[in-house]
Amino acid sequence: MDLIQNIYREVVEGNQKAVKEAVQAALDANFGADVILSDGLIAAMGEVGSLFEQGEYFVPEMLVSAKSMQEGLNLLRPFLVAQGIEPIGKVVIGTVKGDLHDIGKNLVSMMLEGAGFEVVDLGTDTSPEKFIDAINQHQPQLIGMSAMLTTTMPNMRHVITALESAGMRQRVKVMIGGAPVTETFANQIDADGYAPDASRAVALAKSLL
Ligand code: B1M
Repeated sequence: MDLIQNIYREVVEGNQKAVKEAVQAALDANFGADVILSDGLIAAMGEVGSLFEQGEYFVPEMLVSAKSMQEGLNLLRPFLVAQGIEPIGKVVIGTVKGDLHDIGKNLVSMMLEGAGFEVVDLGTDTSPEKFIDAINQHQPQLIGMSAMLTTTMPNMRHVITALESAGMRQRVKVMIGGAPVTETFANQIDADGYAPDASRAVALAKSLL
């Protein structure tokens, strides 16, 4: 378990190179990618959030921790994403307008790819217009929206309104997630589903198809 604690500590401290080495060491010691992810990388970002809330960390510290986590995630990618399978559906995904958080959204994308979905990732700060253009271009069965700020959550509703105005609401199912998002909120904005984490996002996406 020391190897996982190393990963946790290096992410909290924002040591990118050390995180890469620690994740590789855990993989070499046959720890599962799921354990490295949940007990190492994700748990560490929770700690970073707490330190930010307590005023011990500021945005630059959060940023270097996020970059470190991303380095670790890159190493786990091949274990989370299966190769060479026929897509079971197409998802257009993005973090909503005004929101720059992308780690959770990237993780959901990776897990969806791993489950056989083709994923079109629009990145962060995605406007309703960009979602509409991407739906027209890629014809997905599903769209996924991520929001990490209470101030950007309402932008999910704006995307759904834009879909309705464009007469496209019946063409796609809408799934949402992100730390402040809840099932109740999903119902309030007429989304088709909410998932609290990446693995349940995969189950939800399959059930919505
Ligand atoms: Co920000 N930030 N941040 N931040 N940041 C939070 C979210 C915050 C909770 C920290 C805190 O106060 N404790 C707080 C939000 C408070 C609120 O709104 N109530 C906050 C704040 C305030 C801010 C700024 C406003 C700070 C400032 O500038 N003063 C600013 C906003 C910038 C902006 O977006 N416009 C800001 C900036 C940043 C950084 C850029 C420095 C960096 C992001 C870097 C990046 O993403 N590339 C950052 C980080 C790293 C965090 C914390 C520490 C970690 C987020 C994270 O990556 N978690 C975060 C604190 C926390 O969450 N505890 C915090 C790990 C990730 C795997 O989890 O994203 O929750 P998560 O994803 C999960 C689930 O939510 C779910 O599955 C994922 C995997 O299991 N999920 C989905 C996510 N999307 C989904 C979509 C789905 C389904 C499930 O379907 C489509």
